[in-house]
Amino acid sequence: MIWNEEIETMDRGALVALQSERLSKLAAYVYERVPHYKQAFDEAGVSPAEIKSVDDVTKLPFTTKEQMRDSYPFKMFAVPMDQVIRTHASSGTTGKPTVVGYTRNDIDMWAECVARCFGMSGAKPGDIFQNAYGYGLFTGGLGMHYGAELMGLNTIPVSGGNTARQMLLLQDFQTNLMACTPSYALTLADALNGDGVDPADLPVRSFILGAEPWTEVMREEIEAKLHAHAVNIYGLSEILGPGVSNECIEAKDGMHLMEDHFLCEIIDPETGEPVAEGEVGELVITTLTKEAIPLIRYRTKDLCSINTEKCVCGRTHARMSRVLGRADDMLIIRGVNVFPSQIEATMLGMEELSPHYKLILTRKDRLDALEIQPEVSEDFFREVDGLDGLKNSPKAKALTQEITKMMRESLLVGATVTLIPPGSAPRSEGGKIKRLEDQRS
Ligand code: DLL
Repeated sequence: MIWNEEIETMDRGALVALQSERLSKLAAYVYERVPHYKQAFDEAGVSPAEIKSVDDVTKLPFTTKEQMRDSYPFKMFAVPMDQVIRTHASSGTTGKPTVVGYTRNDIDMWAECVARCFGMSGAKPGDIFQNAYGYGLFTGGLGMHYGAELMGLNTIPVSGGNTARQMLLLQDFQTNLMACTPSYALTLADALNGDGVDPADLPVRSFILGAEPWTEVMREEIEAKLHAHAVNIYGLSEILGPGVSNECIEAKDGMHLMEDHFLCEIIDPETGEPVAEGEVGELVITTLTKEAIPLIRYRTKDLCSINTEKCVCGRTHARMSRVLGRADDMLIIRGVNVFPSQIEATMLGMEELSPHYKLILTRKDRLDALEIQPEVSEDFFREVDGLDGLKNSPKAKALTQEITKMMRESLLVGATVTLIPPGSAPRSEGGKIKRLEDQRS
């Protein structure tokens, strides 16, 4: 179903006019209320009065995560604290977390965006929704929750992890929709299989998967193993949390951006200049309607492309491609830029391998070196007679050589490949998966 027909199928001309009107108001709003923006606009030599249409957005300065961190905890807030009814924060693995507050209108807008995502994912009021994103400072759990309740889904707030309980609820509550990370969907598929449960017997229609990068091949694998649609949902805490964009099940070809609330640009991450439509670059988002922490041209560091063609589902809002990598995730191996997603795309779907792997980054003689550790399938492990065979058999050696060659061709750089036994690569225990081990320091 299309949750908000009027907005989601709006003529693009009218949509752009709405964005222009909102952008113009926003420029004045942040200039008056947030000292950071007053200073940044003044330094860029731009006055809010000059911002009349979306074409003027490039006159505005970018906002970065570092600037948000410098404003810790509340300096970027544009409203008095008594109007803030919720505060989330990013995990802050390095330094202080990034804090994001929401007014009541912000929470309502977020729920509206997520309800649209549910519509795109094939949900309908009355469905049973198992929410396996973490509840807490992380935006995944509560973000999905409010959107689900708005649509009228029976929402099960199970939160992340605890696979035995997830399986029990899937079976006993007859869940229709489930949300979790894509890596956790694979963990769940393996656990169901291990327990002798056939997912084809479960009434789950869609898995709504996001919060981390994944690939088309991984979708095929998840859909085949779980007998349901696997749709992509995107978002980030600085902007909203889940619900910035979502795929429709009709096309599964890019995620519809909620363009009435977010003005999206793709720029060259090096120069900051816009790239042509369809080209890959860094996604930059301006929040058009947020009250507590509106952001002007926020640099997401997520690399993707945008397509404004009308979709077969009838929605007119532009679609962003999968996130192909993050500007800061990029590994530089002997001067060559390598994204973990490229490595994954190269290996996934090989029948000798499981979908799990580990990457190890080391430094030898002041040069960064990459070791790729693909996990072999149970069948392959049996065929080579276990651990010894994985190291020494001609079959394993041939596979190692084949993967090394494929990597060299696709990454344009040499990497060491070491096959590892089934079950030894990291698995998602509910949250985002960490596959890279950086041993350089
Ligand atoms: O991960 C919000 C979210 C929760 C999105 C649940 C979807 C579902 P953060 O923890 O701030 O917020 O992480 C945001 O995760 O900049 C991307 O790099 C990555 N990311 C999120 N969704 C996707 C996706 C949440 N579908 C960061 N594909 C973003 C690839 C994604 N990467």
